[in-house]
Amino acid sequence: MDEERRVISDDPENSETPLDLLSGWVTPNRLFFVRNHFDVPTIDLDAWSLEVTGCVDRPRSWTWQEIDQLPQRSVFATSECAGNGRSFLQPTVGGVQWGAGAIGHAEWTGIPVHHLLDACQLSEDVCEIVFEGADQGTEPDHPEPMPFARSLPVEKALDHDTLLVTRMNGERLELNHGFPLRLFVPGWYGVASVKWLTRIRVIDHQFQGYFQTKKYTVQRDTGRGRQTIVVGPMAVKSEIIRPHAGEPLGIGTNRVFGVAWAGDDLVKDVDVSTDGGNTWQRAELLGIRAPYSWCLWEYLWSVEGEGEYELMARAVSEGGDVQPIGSNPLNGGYLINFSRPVTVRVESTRISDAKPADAETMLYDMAGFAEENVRRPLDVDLEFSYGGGI
Ligand SMILES: Nc1nc2c(c(=O)[nH]1)N[C@H]1C(S)=C(S)[C@@H](COP(=O)(O)O)O[C@H]1N2
Ligand SMILES: [Mo]
Repeated sequence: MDEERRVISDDPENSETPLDLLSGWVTPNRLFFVRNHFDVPTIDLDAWSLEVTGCVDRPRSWTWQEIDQLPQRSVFATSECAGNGRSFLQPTVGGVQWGAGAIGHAEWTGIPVHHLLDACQLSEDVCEIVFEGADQGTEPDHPEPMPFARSLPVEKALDHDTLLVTRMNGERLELNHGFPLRLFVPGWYGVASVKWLTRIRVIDHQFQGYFQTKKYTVQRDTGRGRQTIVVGPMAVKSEIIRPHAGEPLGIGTNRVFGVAWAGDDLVKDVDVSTDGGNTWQRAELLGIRAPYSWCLWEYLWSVEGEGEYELMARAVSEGGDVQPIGSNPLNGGYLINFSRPVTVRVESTRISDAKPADAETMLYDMAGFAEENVRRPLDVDLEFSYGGGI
């Protein structure tokens, strides 16, 4: 089995999580998707610093030693690239042609951003907080070099769960995932979580950076006409992990297994269709259901007749958001959360006899993950969030 990320484009690396190899709740770091716009920066920890500037009473900077000594906490959360699934769009849209795997779920450990911002004392007129990475580059429509930068509204930046992350699944961040320090914004598309963070700028206006005006935006019709909206919170979505497209199945009971997520909301239900969306049956949610995190689900499908079948899954959030059936052209190449049919073949020469909730295997997977974490003890002062601590 080739347990590796699936490279979509090289130099810089853009690679997917191999979803079909997953069976547990947490995505191992070595399999966790990578989205890089520019070359990975060179990091010298001795020369490294994080500075907070702009509309603050006490601007200051921190060395790596100072940052690494601050109290940290942990949040489990799913991170999905806003362009995940782009290759499934018809007609095609330019950009990295992601399949379904620009997503993963991990335990993120770090310092709440508000600890640093509190120390610097925000001025009264603050509007947004800009986060800047150490990576730089150009885009075809932006020939001058620019750092990768994104802003957050003040409330989201100050949220207890918005972290300056030093560890992912208990391990030091990989260089590809933003070593030594990255922002992590639970419940939001991955683009918000700036890697290789070295500068935080507090501003009194709305940030007009490239990655939230020229890219990572969607259109919305409002009372004031069509507006451009910055991509932020993740939309409700589900993904069928097994069976995969084209997989031969048997007469009898087949296991349909997948994941579903709903940003910072909980997944309420997942429904599965085996007839291309004409009829729907309720799937079973498995294991942990927590805000920010994907949940696992399965549906045991009894089938008597051979032939081709179109499987679909559709998630609903506690707040009542329903995963759409068709793509939304106003979303361009982002927020691709429509239910996508997976065509499978049931063969009369095969017999299937799947059993419900592989709970033991799942628990075994989680025990394995916990054990790996124990082998690499956390040397930080941890405080678990609601839904965490598993
Ligand atoms: N500095 C920097 N931060 C970045 C990016 C980047 O190219 N440079 N890509 C963003 C995007 S679009 C995504 S989806 C996530 C991907 O994080 P990962 O590579 O750790 O999975 O990082 C975000 N943060
Ligand atoms: Mo992304």
